[in-house]
Amino acid sequence: MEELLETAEKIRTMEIRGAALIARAAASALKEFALSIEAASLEEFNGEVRRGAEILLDTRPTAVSLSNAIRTVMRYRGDDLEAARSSLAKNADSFVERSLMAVERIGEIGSRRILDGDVILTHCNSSVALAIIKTAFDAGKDIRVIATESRPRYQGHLTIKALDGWGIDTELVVDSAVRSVINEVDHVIVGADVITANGSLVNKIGTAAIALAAHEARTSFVVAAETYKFSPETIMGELVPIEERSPEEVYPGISKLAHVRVRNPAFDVTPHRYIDVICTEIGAIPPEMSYLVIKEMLGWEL
Ligand code: RUB
Repeated sequence: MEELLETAEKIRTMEIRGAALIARAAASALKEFALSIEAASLEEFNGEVRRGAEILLDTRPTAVSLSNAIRTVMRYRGDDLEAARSSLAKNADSFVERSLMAVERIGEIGSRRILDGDVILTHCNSSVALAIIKTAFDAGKDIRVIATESRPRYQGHLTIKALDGWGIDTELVVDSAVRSVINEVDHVIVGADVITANGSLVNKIGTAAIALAAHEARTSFVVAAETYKFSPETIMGELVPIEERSPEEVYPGISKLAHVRVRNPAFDVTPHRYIDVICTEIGAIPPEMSYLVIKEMLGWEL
């Protein structure tokens, strides 16, 4: 349990962050926990696993990759405790493996849209959006990237370090400079925390304003999302909970200003009409096809 609590804390404090990594870390933590459970019966084992799953689910509310990962791992079967334990471990391993393969495949599929000489703008730090950029670069395409800082947590700094490490020409801009540079940009490429049933995107705060600027400038807006980032809960119109983080992240010492309240939503919603394409591991799809992904890939339907 100690290790699972440690992983949960790392997800909560964002030492482990980004929807794909959160999902893989949670699946692995639940597996390790299940392997360590000393239970006298299958019922006791099931109860313990459920307790571990709840702790992980409670860490960050927005990214659906977390609940989809836990749900996949929890679909274990077995007539006795050991069979259940090994089925759970197998589910977790196969989720992690499929996740890694999906990111690689999206890199290949998405990079086909990038041409020699293209300028790409990315926001926050998305491992899947970066897979597209790196795959294009590795294929010999001459590209330049503009990365936003992504206040308040500056995930853009992680992005520019990765791009620099790969040797890709990169420019860093403050978030509010997007409108000033958008006319130089060929593709905006961002990751996803959630894709809703109607194809809208929930991603790092600031994404929706970038999508608006791209729409107005007729710049292509590409989302990189594995199928486990699609949200089954939204097929009945359920709203995606948007995480509200600490005011201190935005303005340390804010409590000294008696009349000011900081609002710190971590994510925003980009309507599907501003999205040109969603690159998934099963292909590049229009946002309007999202319900089908939820039905065919995640097994949920109306
Ligand atoms: C990260 C974020 C990323 C998505 C996709 O937010 O919004 O764009 O999670 O990332 P935070 P990936 O830093 O608050 O976790 O493509 O790596 O899954």
